[in-house]
Amino acid sequence: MFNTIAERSLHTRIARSVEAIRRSFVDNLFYVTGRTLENAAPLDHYTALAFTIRDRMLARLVSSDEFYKHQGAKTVAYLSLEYMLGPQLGNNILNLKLGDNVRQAMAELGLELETILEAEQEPGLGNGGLGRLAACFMDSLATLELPSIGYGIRYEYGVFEQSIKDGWQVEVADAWLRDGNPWELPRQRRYPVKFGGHLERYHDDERRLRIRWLPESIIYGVAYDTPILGYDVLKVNLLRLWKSEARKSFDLQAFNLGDYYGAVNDMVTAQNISKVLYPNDEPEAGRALRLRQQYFFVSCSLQDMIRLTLRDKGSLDYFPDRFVVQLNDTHPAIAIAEFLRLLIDAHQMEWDQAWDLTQRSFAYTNHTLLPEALETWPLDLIQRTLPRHLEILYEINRRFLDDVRIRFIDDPARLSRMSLIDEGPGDGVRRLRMANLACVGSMAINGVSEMHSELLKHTVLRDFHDLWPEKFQNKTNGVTPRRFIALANPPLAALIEEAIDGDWLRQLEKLQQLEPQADNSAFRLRWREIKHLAKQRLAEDIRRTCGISLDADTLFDVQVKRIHEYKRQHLNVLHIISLYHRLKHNPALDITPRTFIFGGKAAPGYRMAKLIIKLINAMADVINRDTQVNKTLKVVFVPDFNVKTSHAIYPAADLSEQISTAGKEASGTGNMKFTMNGALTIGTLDGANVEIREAVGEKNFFLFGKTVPQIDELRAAGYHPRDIYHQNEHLRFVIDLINSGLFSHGDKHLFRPLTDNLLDSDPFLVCADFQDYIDCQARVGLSYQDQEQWSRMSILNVARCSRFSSDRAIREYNADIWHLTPLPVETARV
Ligand code: NBG
Repeated sequence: MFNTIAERSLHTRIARSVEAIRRSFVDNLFYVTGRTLENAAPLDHYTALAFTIRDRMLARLVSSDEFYKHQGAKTVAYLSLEYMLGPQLGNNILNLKLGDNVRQAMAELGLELETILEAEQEPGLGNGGLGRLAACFMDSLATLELPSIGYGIRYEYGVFEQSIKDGWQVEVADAWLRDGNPWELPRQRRYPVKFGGHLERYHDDERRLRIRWLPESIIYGVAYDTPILGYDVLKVNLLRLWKSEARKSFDLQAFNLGDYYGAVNDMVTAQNISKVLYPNDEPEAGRALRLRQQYFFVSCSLQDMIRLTLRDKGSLDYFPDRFVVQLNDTHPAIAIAEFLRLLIDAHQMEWDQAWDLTQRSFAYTNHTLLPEALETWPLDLIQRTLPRHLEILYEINRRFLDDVRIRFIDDPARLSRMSLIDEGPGDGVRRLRMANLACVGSMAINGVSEMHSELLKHTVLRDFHDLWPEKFQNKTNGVTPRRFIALANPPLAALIEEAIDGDWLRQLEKLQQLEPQADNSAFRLRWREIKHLAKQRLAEDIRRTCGISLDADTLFDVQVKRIHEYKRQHLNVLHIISLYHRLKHNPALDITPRTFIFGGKAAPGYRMAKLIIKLINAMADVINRDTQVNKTLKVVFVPDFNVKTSHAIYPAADLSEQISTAGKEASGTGNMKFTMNGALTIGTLDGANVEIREAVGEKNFFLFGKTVPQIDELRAAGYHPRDIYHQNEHLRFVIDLINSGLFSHGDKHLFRPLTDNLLDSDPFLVCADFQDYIDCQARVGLSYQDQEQWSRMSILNVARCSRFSSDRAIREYNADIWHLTPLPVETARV
């Protein structure tokens, strides 16, 4: 593109200048959106600026690409059915370090950068923590200059948009591509993916028995690449998402036979595969389309990796030197069977060698202990969809169980637990256990927090741990400080920048330098001012969107995450109602004024979670209207919690609610985002809370709740929540108030499914932890009254949070599993 280095760097400087950005913006406004400054709308401004920034990323993309081709370096292929990227424009400006110039260029045109950023529709290609983790990992991989490709699906509809009608969640389809997506580059690259049909046996030239799969249908996966910039490095990694298409847009043969509608139908069926992201927290059973999605994307991705290996290494024998395949949960685990199929059927490899390559290439991350969330697929569905894979799976299982038999003689129970096939718990439906498949095919198996990794070894994956202890590892999750501090909280980032030396956004350990500032009262004052500003900003957003006015001087007590019983939003609700109840009876009661903020989506088919949302809103309605208490208590449910709305929420929190039942939250990552923004945590000993508490110091963390061993004990002794209800007058008042109809216009039955569940079975120990939680909350309230002390604790939380950077997590994955070499790309900075 440029002949000399001098030419390149001249071009670079020009491209980054305020004037070049301004000109390029005006050009893009005209040539891309067909508008001028006079008649453009905010969305046009967004599009024009996005293209302006994209132009500046492309040179880096091209040089990274060329560089990689040249190197053929070992690359991690991250296979994930979800990527919750969040808005791209602001993040790309940040990573290019172009913030000041862009802001000024826009100002010269009479535009405000923040307003332009607001217009972006975020790609919500994930449900929650698992998808957001994948996005944080992409950011860190690029920043650490580690070669990587993220593979996934380019869903036409991401996670639904949530709106609240009459207190209930209403789901609205997320047509995120409607206004176009400036960040993606459609590629020519496409791969065929087969489904259904039957198998044929034949002999090859060397008279070996081979299998030919004659599918019922073939669809194509087309690559869409999104460049992922690292922070202030020249490296760009790829997120390669597959869109499904029909073999031809038009089946001429069918058309000639007059079956026009048949041809159209095939086209629609093919396109359906990448149509919509499935919600989690719902039983997967029988979701044929979901299985197709999983197979579709891993097949395309593996075909792509095989092509690259052959291109760069000349032989598939070197696959493990070219790729390591990280399975993000079991969703892509069918890749293990597909890899074998490709090697054996398409590349004529012998089983033993193919299996050896598989076991050296794959690694598996588990993200949940909830037994109901462990994926299984009915074998008859696999038979119908992937007949060849079923044979391969049987063969893997046969060989595997032979090994187990030898290793643990006389232990048939273990054999049936470890088998890839669940013979059916009496319902006669045989199922494929995806976690078992992932364990058998992988060289490394990891959990996502210390506690979760330990529990994995002793609970759901215990048998596998007995067999292969050396495969098991822990990789505690992390989150990117670029997005969750610098982008979400610029005033805090500016203060940190001022207070410490060095590139803290890349080396988060440098935050330690903040420690002494905890004792500096002038610094604490500024710390509080920044928090206050963030609270005012959030209050303003909420006033606009929900019409509720909040007081930024109150304690902001926040719980934002997917709505799930194990996360216990209802425990939080019980606390609020108990405060309300006490205040009503004693209006002079001296309690710390609080604003409770909730946000999160419930899976569309998860009725209890939806009822919890209704209860939060119903309670909010009553409390916010009650002039006797609404100076002291306020409750809001922020609709449509997503990455974009989260940017305003984390910085504004004083208190972070991490109150899951111990042993249920694999890690949590929201807990880390809050900590990084100076919120203190009220939490149980669960997931990464344990490590957060260790890191920030127990005095700077509000701990409550039963531990895992205590819960086991309680259960073993027989847990009777109704007894607690009878003994604990606070709990009784609260439950009775809910059932009195106060929050449901007199309807005494609306919330009965919820309260009955709590009193009859209470699977998540809400009643057992109730009193401890209430007491701990009282300590929180008192602590908050000493603002100096609170600020001290808040500063220490930030100073000690560096372990929760996704950079640290990625470094560990690399050191212990992937073994990639960082490759700094050296080209002109464009
Ligand atoms: C989620 C866990 C969280 C964890 C994220 C990322 C699933 C299946 N698991 O605790 O619930 O932080 O994964 O690891 O979504």
